[in-house]
Amino acid sequence: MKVDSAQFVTSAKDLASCIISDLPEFAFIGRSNVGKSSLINMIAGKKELAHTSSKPGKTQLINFFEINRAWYLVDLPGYGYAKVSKSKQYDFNRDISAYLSERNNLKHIFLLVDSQIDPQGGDLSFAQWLQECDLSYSIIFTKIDRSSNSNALNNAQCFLNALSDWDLRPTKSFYCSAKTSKGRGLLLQWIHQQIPRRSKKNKPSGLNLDWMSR
Ligand SMILES: Nc1nc2c(ncn2[C@@H]2O[C@H](COP(=O)(O)OP(=O)(O)OP(=O)(O)O)[C@@H](O)[C@H]2O)c(=O)[nH]1
Ligand SMILES: [Mg+2]
Repeated sequence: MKVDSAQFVTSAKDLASCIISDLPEFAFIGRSNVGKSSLINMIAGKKELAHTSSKPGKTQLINFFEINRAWYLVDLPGYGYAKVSKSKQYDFNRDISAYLSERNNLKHIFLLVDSQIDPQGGDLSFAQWLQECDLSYSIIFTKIDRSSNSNALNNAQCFLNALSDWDLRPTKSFYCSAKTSKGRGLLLQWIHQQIPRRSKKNKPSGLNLDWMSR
């Protein structure tokens, strides 16, 4: 799939303030700093579409980016940032879990996992919660440019093994780098397959003016 247009549409604090739309949405969740916003820019092919930062906690709202006027990429705040206050953590849990579990047009959730580090309990618990809610999710291993190929693959395999030990079964797993754009083609192709084709049934046919001469 080619990305012909990508634009920021709006931000929302919680589910109730999300845009009203029936276009399919694909949401990106994961620990703060794992690379969610960078990955969205990489997929969209626009470097500064979503705001990124080397400091964790940059994305604070639910951000909607419209792609090809046909579907949305949704950037979410990250979890697990130690400096966040308890009350903010509570708000995050309530607002983001409501968006993920109750948004009608949310097609699929990508849970991002840093390929540079060993499996983290928080990521496994998050996957467990997604599965308990019966939500459709995949894993994206990020920053694969940073470690040697074998190290990234090792960490990814450890994480996949841990998922399977916990009896968790994501739909797919992807390996990506926002820096080199590695993995972009496969990810876009897979997303494309999940988007329902627009029906041509209602396409207006040529205007028939025969009745005028009757
Ligand atoms: N080398 C490399 N750096 C990356 C990659 N993806 C993200 N980064 C860097 O990691 C840092 C965090 O990236 P963000 O995209 O802001 O991470 P985030 O998950 O959106 O973070 P929050 O919004 O704080 O939750 C930035 O310094 C990025 O430049 C990648 O694939 N490769
Ligand atoms: Mg972000």
